[in-house]
Amino acid sequence: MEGEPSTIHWHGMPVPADQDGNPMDEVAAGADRMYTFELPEGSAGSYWYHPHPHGRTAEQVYRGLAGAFVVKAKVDPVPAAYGDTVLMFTDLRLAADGSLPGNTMKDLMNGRVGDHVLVNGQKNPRLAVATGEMRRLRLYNATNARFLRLAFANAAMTVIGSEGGLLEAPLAADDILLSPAERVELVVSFDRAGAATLTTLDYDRGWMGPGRPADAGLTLLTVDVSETRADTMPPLPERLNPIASLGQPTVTRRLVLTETMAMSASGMEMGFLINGKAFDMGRIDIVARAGETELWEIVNQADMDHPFHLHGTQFQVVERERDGQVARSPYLAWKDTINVARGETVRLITRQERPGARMYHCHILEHEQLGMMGIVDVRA
Ligand SMILES: [Cu+2]
Repeated sequence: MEGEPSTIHWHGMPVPADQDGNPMDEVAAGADRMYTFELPEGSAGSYWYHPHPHGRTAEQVYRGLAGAFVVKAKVDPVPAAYGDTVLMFTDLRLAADGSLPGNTMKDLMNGRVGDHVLVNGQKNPRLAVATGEMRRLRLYNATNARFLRLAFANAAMTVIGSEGGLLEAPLAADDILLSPAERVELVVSFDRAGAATLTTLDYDRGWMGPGRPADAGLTLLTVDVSETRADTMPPLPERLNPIASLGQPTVTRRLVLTETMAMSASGMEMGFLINGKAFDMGRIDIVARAGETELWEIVNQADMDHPFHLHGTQFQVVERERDGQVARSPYLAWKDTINVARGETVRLITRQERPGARMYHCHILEHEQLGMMGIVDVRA
């Protein structure tokens, strides 16, 4: 990446638009810039940062330019005895000589999926706990394109938070689908001595062509639960954090995701579009007003799932629709990325508080690169 421009995008954080690493605000190779922002009260959550330069995000991220950014609450309802551990999943592909090969046509179609899923840069790392221990874990999908459907064997998972902070109440879960760029906060109870493993289950996200990766049966993390009993853990409170309603939307927008395929001199070329258009850095796709609540309807008419991400704010998913069947969200959560499965429509409520240009895009980074991105210009 030497000699390349870059930017830093503060994924999920409510920072001013001119500090958010937009592709329009590139930092030239060899130059430097300082990002400054102040986060408003109440923005505790599981964020991350990664580059967002025009046409180069996918490669810069799979080569490792990303990190977790945890914002802690001044008053936290989750007992401190649970600790607070970030588990950041990345996806590594190595050539025989140990180098990182470039993207192939298959990667550009489906997004790059590697050969090794790493946790904080390690393959199947180990964690040691005592029987009866409860741990707070923040799971990050920082891969370019791998969907992770996760389950714990020999331990009980409770979801306590999403990207933008805690839920109103804890929610037991058997498995969790974490699409690229999504995060989830868990409390895991290790009540039986032995090995508790975090493994992947099968999930079909729509794969183009041959070579669909084996998604199931990967062991990502092994927790060694010793025979020693932990000191009695304080219980998880039944109420966590209130989530304010964003109010009634006054504007409705419809964003339709499609894929196109065309033959060119160099072979098959895929295009990934929103409302029939590929991303253009010089074009404003949506003009919105700061402080105004909007309903966004994301319609996936493509053959693959596309995880949809909006910059600058956290949104609330209202409902999902498939084949005319509408399913309301069972609980409120602050989200900045949501998987829109193929054939599905997701409706979400959003409000941008600050003026400036914000990006929205598919977080399969190769799809973002090939056009599935737009600009909403928020005006005061
Ligand atoms: Cu996509």
